[in-house]
Amino acid sequence: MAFKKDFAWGVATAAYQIEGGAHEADKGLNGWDVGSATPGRIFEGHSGDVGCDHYHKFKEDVALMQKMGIKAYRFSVNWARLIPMGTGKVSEDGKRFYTQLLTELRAAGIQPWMTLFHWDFPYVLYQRGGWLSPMSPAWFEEYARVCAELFGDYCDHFILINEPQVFLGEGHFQGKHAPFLKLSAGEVMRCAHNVLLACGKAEKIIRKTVSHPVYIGTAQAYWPALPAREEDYELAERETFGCHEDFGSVNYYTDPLIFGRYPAEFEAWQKRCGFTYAAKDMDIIQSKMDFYGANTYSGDYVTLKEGKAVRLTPPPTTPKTDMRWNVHPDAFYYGTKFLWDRYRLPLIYTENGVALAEWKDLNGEIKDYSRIDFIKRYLRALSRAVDDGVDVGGYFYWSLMDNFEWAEGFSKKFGLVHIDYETLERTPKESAYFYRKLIETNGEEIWK
Ligand code: GBH
Repeated sequence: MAFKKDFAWGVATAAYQIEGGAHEADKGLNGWDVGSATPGRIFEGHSGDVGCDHYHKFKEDVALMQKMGIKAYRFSVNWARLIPMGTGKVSEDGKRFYTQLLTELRAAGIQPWMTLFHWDFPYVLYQRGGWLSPMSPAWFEEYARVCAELFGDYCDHFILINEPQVFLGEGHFQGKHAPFLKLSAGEVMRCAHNVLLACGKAEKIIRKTVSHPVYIGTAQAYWPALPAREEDYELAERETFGCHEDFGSVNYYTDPLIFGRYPAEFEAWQKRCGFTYAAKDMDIIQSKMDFYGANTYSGDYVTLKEGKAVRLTPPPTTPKTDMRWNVHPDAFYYGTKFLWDRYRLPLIYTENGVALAEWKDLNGEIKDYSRIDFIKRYLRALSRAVDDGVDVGGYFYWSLMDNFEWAEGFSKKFGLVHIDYETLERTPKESAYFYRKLIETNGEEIWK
C-alpha cells in the first residue's frame, strides 16, 4: 500500500554531531564540549569541535538537501550556542545562526523539525546540578520559550527531547555519554522526573508562545522486542513495555507524558530505590503530544522458554551493521504496531539508518548498496504496518551526512552524504540518489 500523500520524507541530524564551531562567538560550552576533552572516552580522542563544520557550511548543506528533494529536516538547537549561560542572555550569534538556517530551509521548501535538546546540556547548568537540580525544568522551560519566541514564525514542528533512554541511561547511569556519570538508580529516577517536568513545561509554553498551530512530540530510543514466532506476539509486546531496570524503555517516559502516570510495572523498582514525587507533578508532565516520535534501528527477537521471555541470539547469517546492530526490519512492523496499540498517536520515525564500513572508491564514488537495501527492507516492513491501519506520518533517515557518532567518534558512518573530515568536502553517496527517487515516488521505489 501507499504512504500518505503528505508523508514527511526527511533526514535527521543533531547539533553536536555536525555543527562544529564549538568556540565561535560567545557560545557557551556544553557537556560534550567539555566531556570529550578527557582522554579515553571517545574513539581515538575525536571531538565535535569542528565536526562537519555545518556551522559555516549550512547553506551548502541546505542546497544539497534541496537537490535530494528532501521534504523535512530534523535538526537540533545547541542550547549553549543560543543561551551561552544556559539561562538569561541570548547570544546574537546563536540567534543569527538558527534564523539563517531556518530562512534557508524555508526558501528551499524544506519543512523544519526542530529538536530542542539532543544531549548537549549547557555546562554551567551542569555545574549547578544538571538534571538533578529541581531548577532544571524551569531552565528548560525558559530555553523552550526563547526558541518559540525567536523561531516560532519559521517552524511549526518541535521535538522536545531526543532519547532520554540514552542521555539518562548511558549518560547518567552507565557513564558512557556526557556527562559521564554513574549515578544511583534512584538519582537517575530524579533526573528522569525532572526531564519529564521539563517536557511538560516546554510543551505548554511553546503552545502559549507561538500564535499558529504547532506540532509537538519527542523522539524516543525505541528498540522493541520482536516475536520469534507468531504466537509470541503478545509476549513480545509485554516484553517491549516491561520493566527493565536500565532506563532504556520508552514507556517509562511516554506513559507519564501521554497518560499522566508511570507504568505500573516500574512502581516496585521506584519504591525499592526510594523514589517518590508529588502527585501534582503529573498535571505538569501530562502533555498533548501531536505525534509519537520513535528512533528505531533494530529490535531483539524473543520467545517463550520455560514460562519466561528469553532474548534470542540471531543466527550468524543475520546481517549486522557496522555498529554490530542486527538488521531486523521486523522492528518496523511489530514495533510500529505495539506503539500504535498502546498510544494511538500518529507515528513519526524520527530516526532510522545504518552505519557501514565503507569508503570512497578509486573513482571517487560511494556505492553503498547495503544502505539502499537496508532502507528498502525497513520501509517494506513499515508499509505492512500501514496496511494494517497504523497512522504513520513520516520517516527521517539518520543521517543526512556522516558525523560525530558520540563515543564512537567519526569511526561510524551513517550518512547519505559522505564527509571528508580533512577537506570537509561533501559527496552524495549512491543512497542519496536512491533517496531522491524514493521521495519522488512517495515510497514506491522500495518495491524495485
Ligand atoms: C541515536 O541513538 C541518536 O539519537 C543519534 O544521535 C545517533 O547518532 C544515532 O542513533 C546512531 O547511533 O545494546 O545492542 O541493544 C541510538 C540509541 C543505541 C539506543 C543502541 C539503543 C541499544 C543497543 N540506541 N541501543 S544494544
